[in-house]
Amino acid sequence: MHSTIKPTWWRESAVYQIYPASFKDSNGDGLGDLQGIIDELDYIKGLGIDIVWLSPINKSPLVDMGYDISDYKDIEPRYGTLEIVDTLIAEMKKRDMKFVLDLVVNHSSDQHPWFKESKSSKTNPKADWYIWKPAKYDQNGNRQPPNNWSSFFTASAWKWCEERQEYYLCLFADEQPDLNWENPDVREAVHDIVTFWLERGVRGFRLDVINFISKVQTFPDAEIVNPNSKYQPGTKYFANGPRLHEYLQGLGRIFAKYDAFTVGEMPAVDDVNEILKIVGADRGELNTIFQFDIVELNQQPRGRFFLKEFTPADVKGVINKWQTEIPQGGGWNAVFIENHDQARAISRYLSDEPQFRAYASKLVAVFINFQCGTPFIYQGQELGLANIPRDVPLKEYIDVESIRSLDALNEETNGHPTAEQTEALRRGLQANARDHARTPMHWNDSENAGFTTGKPWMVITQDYKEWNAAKQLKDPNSPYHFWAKAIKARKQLKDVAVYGDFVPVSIEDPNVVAFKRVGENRSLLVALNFSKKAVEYTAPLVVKEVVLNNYDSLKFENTKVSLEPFQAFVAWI
Ligand code: ISL
Repeated sequence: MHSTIKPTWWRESAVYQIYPASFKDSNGDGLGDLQGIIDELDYIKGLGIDIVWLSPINKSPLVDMGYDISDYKDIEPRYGTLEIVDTLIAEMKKRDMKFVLDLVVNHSSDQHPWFKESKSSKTNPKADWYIWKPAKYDQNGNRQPPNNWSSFFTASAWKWCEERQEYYLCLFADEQPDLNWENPDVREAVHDIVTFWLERGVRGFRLDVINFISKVQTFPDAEIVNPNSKYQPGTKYFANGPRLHEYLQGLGRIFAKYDAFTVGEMPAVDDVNEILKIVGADRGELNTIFQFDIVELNQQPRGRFFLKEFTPADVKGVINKWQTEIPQGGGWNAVFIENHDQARAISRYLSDEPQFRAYASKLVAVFINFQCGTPFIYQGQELGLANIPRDVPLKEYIDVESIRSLDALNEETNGHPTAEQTEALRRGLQANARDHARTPMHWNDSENAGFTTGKPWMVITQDYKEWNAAKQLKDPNSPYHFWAKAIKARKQLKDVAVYGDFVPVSIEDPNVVAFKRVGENRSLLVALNFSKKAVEYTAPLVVKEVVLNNYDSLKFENTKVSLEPFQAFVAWI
């Protein structure tokens, strides 16, 4: 391990992500809430969790389910109150767990008073708190956006504002205007928000698309990569932009004062050196980041609804790169494969067929907990929850990105998408829509999976009768107990499993992903069969003693190992 990597609480911790809308409803309104989370803290603690990250709970119109904040210092009433957050933090502390808040400051809601003021005139005190530009006009005198950047959710990233007679930048939904970080008052306001929450007992932040906060100020047109579309991804001009490090170091000084844990979400960057400038231990920026390669393996660069075939061999390429190069450069990884934006890993990359599903979920537990970095577990992942089944109609997909992807297709094709284009989008949604991870949690086999006594805000997958927490808590062989075992083993073996080096092991079978974790005095082998086929492989490593295995036994003889479908094990070598 790189000499700058010192033992630290957040390196050894396991993180659990909660999507508040879908975790647990305590008041029967059909939407999850903070009291529901308080009621289930023992369940989370039972898994061995140290840090709980909540997707946004601030006041919000919920256009993008809380990623559109209208008051950073208050709580969305549908979720609770500031007082309930205080109780939640106190209840977590009692259980030795730390609270991490989602900080969404690349953009706010268009209902935030800052934006309301900003749009009211070109001369108001907050006039340049957001990114405003005059219109362009084409040869026919038609009004056009200031450049060709596309939005992640719709067509153009610019929205016309009648009131101010200018366009504003919104990289996500129109209701999520981008804040202008060039303005020192905006930066100061964010520092103030961060301090407010740290003083209230928050122990860290997950920072939403934080690598987008600094934009190239000339706002040039993006290169054409999608010839069929009027609008093009402008990421080159705002992902890890010119002043990002300055801005992050400004925040970093506050984080350091409170010993806060920070994980930045950083899409659209795959250059290790760029990331090391952020997570390098001596940089004073962020502890770690979410890098997107692992969650983009079945999609084309154009976006999540454009599918590409997934191969297990690709997993090796991704983890071998990030797992070796980030620690070698003195940085730290966030290890994840699911979150509220990603379809369920077993459905996307493994199998959710009944005979494989539990094995696949347990394989993911080995994969997430035995790489080098801080592991992130997304609610329901520990139960082996799967995607929305295909027989559920698309009208149940209610995420803003899903809905607007249909609008965007219409806009790009002037209202005449071909049957093929429509069918491709349908398949894209069924495979990768964000809705899959957002269906309510399965607590038990009672009506609505024990999630709510009311009408659930979105579709509940009907496999809850079989796949639910109550059932798995009773069964020592369940995915839940296996995840708990994996989380515990990582900590017990921390000299190797947390702080050991990651060394790729090359196995000829393309379906077997294998690596070593090498500590000062001992080493582990981790091997995972990412396929439905039993495989046999030979590696110049003698398995001495199995530490963790998702099957009852492991067949091995000297250097020869047989793996069942989706078998994964950890062993001393
Ligand atoms: O297209 C993408 C990356 O190239 C997207 O994955 C995008 O960057 C990602 O969805 C950003 O996600 C975060 O910010 C969004 C919010 O809707 C997501 O839920 C959040 O995780 C806007 O706040």
